[in-house]
Amino acid sequence: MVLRGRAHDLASELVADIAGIAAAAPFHHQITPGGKPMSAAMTNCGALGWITDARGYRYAGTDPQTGRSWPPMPTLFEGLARDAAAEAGFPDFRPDACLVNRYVPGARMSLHQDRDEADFTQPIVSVSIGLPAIFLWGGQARADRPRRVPLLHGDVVVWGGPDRLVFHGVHPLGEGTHPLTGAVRYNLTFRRAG
Ligand code: MD6
Ligand code: FE
Repeated sequence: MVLRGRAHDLASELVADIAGIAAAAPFHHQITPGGKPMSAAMTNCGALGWITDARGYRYAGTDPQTGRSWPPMPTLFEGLARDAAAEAGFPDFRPDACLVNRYVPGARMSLHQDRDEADFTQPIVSVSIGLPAIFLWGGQARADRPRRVPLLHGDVVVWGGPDRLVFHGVHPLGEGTHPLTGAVRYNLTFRRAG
């Protein structure tokens, strides 16, 4: 379910919170198990954070870059994620992890499933801020041809239930500047990881 513009009025506060998170846990281009740096830079907040390295994909309670716990999830983030999930039919969502992705023009994310979480009955809530992206919404098999869904500043997506494991990705970001973020798209994804 796409909740168009649901985070629009919170966006400047969200960006300020992202800056606070990045001051404690800097954005970093993580390395995939295949040995390549990801084109989106990432950080996390909350009890758990999503990481990747030569050993694989997983959640961890500490930031490998700093050796410290991830910064706490801001109240504003958690409230937004819980309210959006409830509106989409998931009243019990209590996220313990928020992955923050930062894209610049040309950055992308190849088709993947989100399957590193403990409980697939829990949904994922995704918040887009800044430059627009074309989200690739695929099917249950990697080979299914994805639909192209524009995700704009302030859009919130909730997905779960039978769609929880669909393949998805982000088309290479186009050039542009956004009044709030400059030449950047942020995406927050909230999960119940543990
Ligand atoms: C992005 N999002 O929008 C990447 N995954 O930048 C994801 O990979 C994603 O938006 C699971 C659920 C929602 C998402
Ligand atoms: Fe994903």
